Amino acid sequence: MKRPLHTAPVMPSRRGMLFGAAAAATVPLTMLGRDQAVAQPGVMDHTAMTPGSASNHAGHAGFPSGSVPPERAGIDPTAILRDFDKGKVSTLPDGRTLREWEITAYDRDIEIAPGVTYPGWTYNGRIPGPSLWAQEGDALRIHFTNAGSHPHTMHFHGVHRAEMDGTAGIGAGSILPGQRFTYEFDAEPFGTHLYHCHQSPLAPHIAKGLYGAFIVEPKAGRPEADEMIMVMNGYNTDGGDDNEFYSVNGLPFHFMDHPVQVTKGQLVRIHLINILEYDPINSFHVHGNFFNYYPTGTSLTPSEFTDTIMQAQGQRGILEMRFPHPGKYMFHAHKTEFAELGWMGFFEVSD
Ligand SMILES: [Cu+2]
Repeated sequence: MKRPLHTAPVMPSRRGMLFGAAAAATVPLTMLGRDQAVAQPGVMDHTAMTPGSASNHAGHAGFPSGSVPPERAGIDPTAILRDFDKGKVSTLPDGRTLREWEITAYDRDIEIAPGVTYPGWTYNGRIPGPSLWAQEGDALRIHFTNAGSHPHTMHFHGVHRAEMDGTAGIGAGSILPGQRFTYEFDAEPFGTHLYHCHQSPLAPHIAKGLYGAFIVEPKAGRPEADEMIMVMNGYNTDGGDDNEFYSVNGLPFHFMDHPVQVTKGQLVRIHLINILEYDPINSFHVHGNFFNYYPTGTSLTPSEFTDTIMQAQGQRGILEMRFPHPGKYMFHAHKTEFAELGWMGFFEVSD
C-alpha cells in the first residue's frame, strides 16, 4: 500500500478517515494494508484505533498504541530484551571455550498486533530469533535444522570461511526442508552483529522473521551495565513493497504498554540492530537523555554523543546511557510514520 507522501496526513486522522470497519471485515487479514490492518474487531475492542479516539486514549498520553499481549503472541519483547543465549558451553582439548546452539527454522503464525496474524518464518519460533552471545575467540557451532516449508540458511555477520557463510550456492548453501547443517567458526571480531537467512528471494526470507542478534563480547569485557538487545524490524502484511507495522523485538507498540524498566544513574547498554526490509533507513531517538554511540560495537571508544542515530539495513551499534532523572521517557524511530505504526515505547526510570 504505497502512498505518495504528500497525500498522507498525520497518522491518527489518516487512519480515522480510512477506517472502513465494515469493509475491512470482509478482507482476509493477510490482504490488509497499513491503513486497513488496524481496523479489526480485536483492535477495536482493545485499543484506541477507532475514529476520533486515537488521540484520547487515557493510558498512553494521546499516542496511538495497542499491543498484542505477549502470552497471546507467544513472543515477549520484554523477555527478549535481556535474553542473551550463551549456548551449551564446554571446553575444547586446546583449552578454548566451545559454545553450541540448536536452531530450528519453522513456520509459525504470530499475532503481531491485536487481530493481525502474520505468517512468520522463525528461528526457534521467535521473531526475532534467539540472541546468540559469545566471547571473542570462542569456538562456535550452530546446529541448524530446517523444519520449515522453504529452503533456508543461517548467514552470520562476522569473520569466517566461505563455506560457513550460509549463502545459497556456496558450501552447503541452501539447507532444504528436513535437512540439517552445522555452521562452525570462531567468534570474531567483537561487536554487535546479526545473523539472518540468505536464501533467494532475500527480502521475504529476511522479512518473514529469519534474523537475530549475534553478540561478541570483547575478551577484556565491557563495564558492568544493564545490558539489553533491541532488534528493529517491520511487517509487510499485505504482500506489497512496504511495511504496515514496525517494532522493536517483534511486537508493535509493546514498549508503550510495557515500558523498559531501568534504574536512575545505572549504565544502560543497548545492542541496537536494524533488520528492517523494504525501507532503506531506520532510526532511534530517546527523550530527555543523550547516549554514547559505538557503531557496530567494534570499538571501545564512542564515535558520537547524541540523542538520535540512524541505521541502514544490517547496520547495528551499541548505545550507552544513564538516566539522571526518574520518570517515563519515550524512545522511538524519528521517522514519524514508523513510530506511529508501532516503533515507539517508553523507558521507565525508577530511583
Ligand atoms: Cu529463508
